[in-house]
Amino acid sequence: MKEHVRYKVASKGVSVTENVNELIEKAEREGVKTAWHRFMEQQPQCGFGLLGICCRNCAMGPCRIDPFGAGASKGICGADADTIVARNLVRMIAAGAAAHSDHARDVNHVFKMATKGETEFYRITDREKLKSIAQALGVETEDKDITEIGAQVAEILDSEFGKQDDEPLRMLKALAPKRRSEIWDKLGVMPRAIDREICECMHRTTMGVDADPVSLLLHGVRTALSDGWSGSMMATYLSDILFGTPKPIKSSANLGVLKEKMVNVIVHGHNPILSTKIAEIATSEKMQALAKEKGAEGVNVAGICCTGNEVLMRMGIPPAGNFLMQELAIITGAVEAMVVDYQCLMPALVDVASCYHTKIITTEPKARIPGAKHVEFSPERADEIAEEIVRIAIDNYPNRVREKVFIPKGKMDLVAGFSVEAILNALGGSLEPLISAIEDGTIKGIVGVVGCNNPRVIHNNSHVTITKELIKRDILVVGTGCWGIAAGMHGLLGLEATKEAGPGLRKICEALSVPPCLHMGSCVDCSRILIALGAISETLGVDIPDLPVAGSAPEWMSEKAVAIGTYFVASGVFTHLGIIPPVLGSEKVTKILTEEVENLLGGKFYVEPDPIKAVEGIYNHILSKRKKLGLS
Ligand code: SF4
Ligand code: MSK
Repeated sequence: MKEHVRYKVASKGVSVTENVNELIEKAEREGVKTAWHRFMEQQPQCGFGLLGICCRNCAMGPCRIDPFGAGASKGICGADADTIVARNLVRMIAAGAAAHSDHARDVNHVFKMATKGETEFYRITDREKLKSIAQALGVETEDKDITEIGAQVAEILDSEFGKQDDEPLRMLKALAPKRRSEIWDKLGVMPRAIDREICECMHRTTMGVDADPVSLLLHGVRTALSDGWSGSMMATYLSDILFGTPKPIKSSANLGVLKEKMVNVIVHGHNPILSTKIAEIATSEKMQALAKEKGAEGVNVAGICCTGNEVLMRMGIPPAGNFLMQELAIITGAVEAMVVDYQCLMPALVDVASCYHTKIITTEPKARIPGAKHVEFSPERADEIAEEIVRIAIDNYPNRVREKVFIPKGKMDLVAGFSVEAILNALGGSLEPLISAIEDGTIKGIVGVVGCNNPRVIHNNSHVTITKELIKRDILVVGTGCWGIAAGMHGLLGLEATKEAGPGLRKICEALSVPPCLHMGSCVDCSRILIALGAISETLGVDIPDLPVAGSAPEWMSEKAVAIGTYFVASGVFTHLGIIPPVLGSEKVTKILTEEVENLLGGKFYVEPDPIKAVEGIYNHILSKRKKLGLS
């Protein structure tokens, strides 16, 4: 569907990533709109929405609060700005936690099938990881068959979602540092069951229930904790158990990973259950031969967003781009199929694909897009379905319009696959070398940079600027999600990047042969960062808020990022946000999130859109923590 592109953005330099601006120019020439164009069409965006002070939680509304004090100060029911802002934020946390945790539920479903022998397509790959989580959860492992251990673990994990008792979540109890658990317990924010906390968010925020912003926000914390220390954590553990715990692996990133003479299949979304199968089947001899019959040189698989990260981390499948590049991949004219599971999929993919020959293939019953071809995934027939999808892509190759093909050349080499286990391995099996490097100042601290892209800011600029500035200051950067792909496309995940690091960090990275920025995986793998923080704090004998560490989501956009940010803060981490969250309509909520919460939980939000100023804030925080620990 060719459209009239009213606002041209190509000349504005909307990205710092090579290739992006070139493809936007191509889109404008071919009458194709992207998220950047639709962003312009949305201007000016609603001020009430930006401030978080509109409510439509009942049919007496919608209500909105006048931020200047001249008009309504309360909704029809009497809810004020503080209540409305807090309720809206809690609903964002609930949605984010639901997305991560429902993903975990799906992985546990397949894991359970594997332990019962109900699927021949999935098996337990990392037995040691399964045994370690089993032991942590109190499952007897001695003299037991691995599938029996797995079945018991799966039962416990199932109960994490819907158990009705008031006991803490079992994953959290098993894995979170004791000091943290005591604080959560004292505050009354210890999560009991994932679905229960999400359900209670919806209950509390419906018309006429919880009007107290403090009580609402505390429940938001409880829900986010159920995501970080159980839902997301479960997705990470089970994906590692099924597909293998990531180890350092070489690959490359950017649209240049697409191949001109091959059938290009892109996997996009979040869940590795199908994307791993697509990658396996597509590279099989049978499919390569079939592609040759159609005149291609073979089949090439690339990733977008976190499904891309999942197959990058374990299989080295190269990412073609991050969130804002999903439409651009199609605009190359060289993608035969984009196979999506769920989360971060723009419905506009179908509009863009209609201008080219690309097939958008939805696979999940809970994530359908009008106009897309739906091939429903089922783990019982995983290989068959993966083959059906790859065949659709191959059959589509002859439909490619040669004159419309433009694959920008640029791509960068990278090393990904830094699970906590892989980091420990690089360190020789113990955290001690990292701890002593932090203690003697060779490394000043660690920052987890995570999250999405957002057309409010220049694409990838904040990711790249913040990362470069941090490593220059001898701060080790770890991260996940679309940050990982941004860092990869800008050469920051390659060994060459050590040259950009400060002298201390460079020395350590060269000695260990690792880059100064470690890609730890997809969004659910922020749980790996929690595990690493817990291990460092326990080795040092201090609580997480005392560590010289911070988090940053420079270009976030998803509700999942709100859940992640909140569980980072609740876990004691100073957390930078580069996009202003919709809370400024309430001074009280803003103050709680950016100041007062620190007294309760040890972490707080720090909001700074300017990446250079943000680094100053993060760096000063790290120096102040070092000083408190008595480190130079
Ligand atoms: Fe308005 Fe209250 Fe209804 Fe919200 S819940 S729409 S503030 S009346
Ligand atoms: S994919 S949640 S845009 S990181 Fe996980 Fe990227 Fe953010 Fe989606």
